[in-house]
Amino acid sequence: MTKKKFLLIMAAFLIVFTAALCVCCKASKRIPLKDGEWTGKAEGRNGPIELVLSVKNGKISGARIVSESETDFAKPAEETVIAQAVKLNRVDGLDSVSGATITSKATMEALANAMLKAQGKADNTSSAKTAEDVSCDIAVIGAGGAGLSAATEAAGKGAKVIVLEKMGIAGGNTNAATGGLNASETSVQKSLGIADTNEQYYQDTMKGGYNLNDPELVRNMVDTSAETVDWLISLGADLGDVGKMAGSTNRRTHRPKGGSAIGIHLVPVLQTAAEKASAEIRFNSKVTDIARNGSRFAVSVSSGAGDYTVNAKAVIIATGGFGANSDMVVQYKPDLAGFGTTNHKGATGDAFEWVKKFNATLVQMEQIQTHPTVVPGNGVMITEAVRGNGAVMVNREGKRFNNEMATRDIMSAAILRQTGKTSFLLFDQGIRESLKAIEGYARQGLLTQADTIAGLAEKLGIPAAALEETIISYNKIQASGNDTEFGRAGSDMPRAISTAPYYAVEVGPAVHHTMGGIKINTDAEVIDTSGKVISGLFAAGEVTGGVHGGNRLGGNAVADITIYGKIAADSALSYINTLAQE
Ligand code: MEZ
Repeated sequence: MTKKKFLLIMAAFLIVFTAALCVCCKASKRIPLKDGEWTGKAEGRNGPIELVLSVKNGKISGARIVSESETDFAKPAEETVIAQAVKLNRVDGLDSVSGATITSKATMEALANAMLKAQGKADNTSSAKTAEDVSCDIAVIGAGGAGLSAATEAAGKGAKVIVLEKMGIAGGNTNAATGGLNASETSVQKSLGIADTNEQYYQDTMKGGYNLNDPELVRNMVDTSAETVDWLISLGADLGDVGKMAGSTNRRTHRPKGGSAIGIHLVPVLQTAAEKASAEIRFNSKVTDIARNGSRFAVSVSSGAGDYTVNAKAVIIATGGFGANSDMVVQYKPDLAGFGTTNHKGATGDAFEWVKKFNATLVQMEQIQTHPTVVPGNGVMITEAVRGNGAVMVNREGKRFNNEMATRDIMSAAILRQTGKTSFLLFDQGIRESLKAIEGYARQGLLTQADTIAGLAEKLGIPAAALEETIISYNKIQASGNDTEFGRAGSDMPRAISTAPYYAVEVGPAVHHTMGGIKINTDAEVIDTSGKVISGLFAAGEVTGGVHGGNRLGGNAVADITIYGKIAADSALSYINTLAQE
């Protein structure tokens, strides 16, 4: 053997040995699990989910739900999450079931709490281990899409950030966001050959909102949308599929490739980025008040560990809207009495009370959006992208009754005029294959399926001949690109409904987005009733009002929360720099 050959073999041996050593180090770092049965609890969509995790020979051998009040549609998600935990022998990095995200995440959290006990640690019902007062540069209230965007940006630029989240999981309403994120003139659109302009996005948003939107906030959102898409991609987001939503002239709704739901993808990306940047996220930590304390803020927190104060130089309010607070919804819009909601249960509008003492202006609180395609009784929203990818809507007489791509307010009102005040969203296998988000609905058993249109009509209890005629006529309209009946644009009819099996879901309107809220300027600074900036106080996302006017376009919520979350962080950073120079 030559000396050179000998050295090469030794080098290869060293590499393999070091790699093996690293694997062993990693394995030995895993905290051993104690055999036994361990209980874990977390808040689901309708109440607590309690489970028992079984550990045998140091491995997860199973888990069983002992109590919960989730809907029959969401329950299968618990079993899907548990099956992954057993298969992978871990409780982190599991996939949520789309359409049942809150239930999935709560099951993961309950498993994680049980796992802590199996590791000999305390139950992690509160991230704050003690009720000691703490200080930071920026307190972000809310760990939904806006709060996580703000935390990622501010912590990434060196600020000490504490995020206070009253729920046990991150994400808020963003967990349920499905259709995507609107943005124009983006690198992704360019790579897909989609022609779009910021001006057209601006015009569409203003028109969709009946020009009640704050034009400066809209212009600013539109103009920074492309850079925000690049920022999210740089954090690890997949925004490679671009679809079209109601009211958008061009394809500009960015979502993961294959058309998967945006929220369950984006929330872990942002949470990981925020934590990597050293933002501290405290769960089960409910803010009860914000007060001024000299040039600082005192944020009062109630947690499992006790009550304490977070002293912060600046505060970003990112608490979301009030769509789950039916009293407040009805107070501002009485005709929504009795409506269901797509919102997670934490969307109760707590922040509006805190900001009263600062004389913050509240705008357009009565502007509350209903989403037209929500499964009655369980709040599962069927994404508008299903219509964007070609589905039609029919009534109990088996007939189309409106341009399916009309804006949400118009579509909701049209459904309420039909027999039974609900209708059926109908599509075929081709449309199902074009949009991965549909698989989540299938897994939850929401789809009625048949091999023929007549068979589907029979299962739905509607006249078969009428439904057949409707679909034959729609396919002709789709082929011609000219909807002489209801005026659906050619570009809004991308597919015929002609490939078996055929599917339908019964849907009706439910409260979806509270478009009014705290008034901010384009720097996300909170504005008081005399029109002045309240220094040090910022707000972003659904808690704010003005971006969406009288009707929000699908895809503009995720744009709003990420764009203004990031802007709020940059403005808070500039503000705390001015304090440093005092
Ligand atoms: O922005 C939304 O609310 C949206 C896109 C919802 C959906 O239908 O998916």
